[in-house]
Amino acid sequence: MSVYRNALFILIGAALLLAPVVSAQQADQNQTIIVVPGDGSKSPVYSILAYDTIVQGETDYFTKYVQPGTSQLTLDLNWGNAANSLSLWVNTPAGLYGPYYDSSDGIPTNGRIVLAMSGSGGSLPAGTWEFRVYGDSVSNVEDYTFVAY
Ligand SMILES: [Ca+2]
Repeated sequence: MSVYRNALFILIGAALLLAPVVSAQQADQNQTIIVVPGDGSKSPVYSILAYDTIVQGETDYFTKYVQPGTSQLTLDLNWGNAANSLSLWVNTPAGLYGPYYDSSDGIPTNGRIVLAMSGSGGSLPAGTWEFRVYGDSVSNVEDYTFVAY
């Protein structure tokens, strides 16, 4: 195989890799975000975004920059005590999503919300995403972890 032929394959490969990224960026702002229950067994221990506490009526805010071309984001809000009710809002570049409750992930009484978000166009809208944890119905103080990965 000649050097030129190898170079051609590399060029074609690079074009194929770049094309979906560019088109995804153009379509980002108009697309719908698909939200389904996430896989809670996969939560990585190394990327804890937040450990915090919340009381009745309080809202905690977290942000994360979502890189262009990100296909899926898993959100994992875990407070573990189903007697208290926390809810989750997600303010994306494509609009505000929520509220999500304990039951939103298909497991209604485990004190945890695990969701997988993906873009209808193949990738999520890039930019700064804001996550709002709200103390819906909380007696005393509830502690929790929140991860987005
Ligand atoms: Ca749940």
